[in-house]
Amino acid sequence: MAGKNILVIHGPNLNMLGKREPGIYGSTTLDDINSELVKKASLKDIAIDTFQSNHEGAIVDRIQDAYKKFSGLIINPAAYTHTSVAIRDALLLLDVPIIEVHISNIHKREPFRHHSYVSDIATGQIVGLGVKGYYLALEALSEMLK
Ligand code: CA2
Repeated sequence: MAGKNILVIHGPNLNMLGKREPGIYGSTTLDDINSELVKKASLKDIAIDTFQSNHEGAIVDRIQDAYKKFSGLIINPAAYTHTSVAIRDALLLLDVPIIEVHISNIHKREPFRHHSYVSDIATGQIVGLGVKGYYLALEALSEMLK
């Protein structure tokens, strides 16, 4: 691992951002978020890799593959936040800072969204600030990695 690099993982259905339910998730697309992250990170000499999957096992594989290859992780596990012990266990293998991001405020929504399998093992959690949460997560990681 030469310079600093951050992996950004987006969970299921986030590929639909900006295309449906703009009332909850806004009109920004996932490509917009990823490009903005790359742009903002490059100003800080940080490289960004992005990954989105609708499949739990694929996300577990990507996390396992990230071991020792990244300086930090930003993850929005989407619906798997509330269900996936497998993603939690994979994240426990990493020894780098992890920021959990949710576009909506999961605590203001249905009770089944209030629990996260990730929050108690993440370094920090950002919820309810829209897509800006991803950029704030980058800011936070960049400070931590200095
Ligand atoms: O607020 C978030 O970021 C969530 O992680 C989004 C997940 C939801 O299951 C979590 O409880 C909170 C859902 C992502 C679905 O994204 C869509 C985007 C556009 C249209 C439809 C779904």
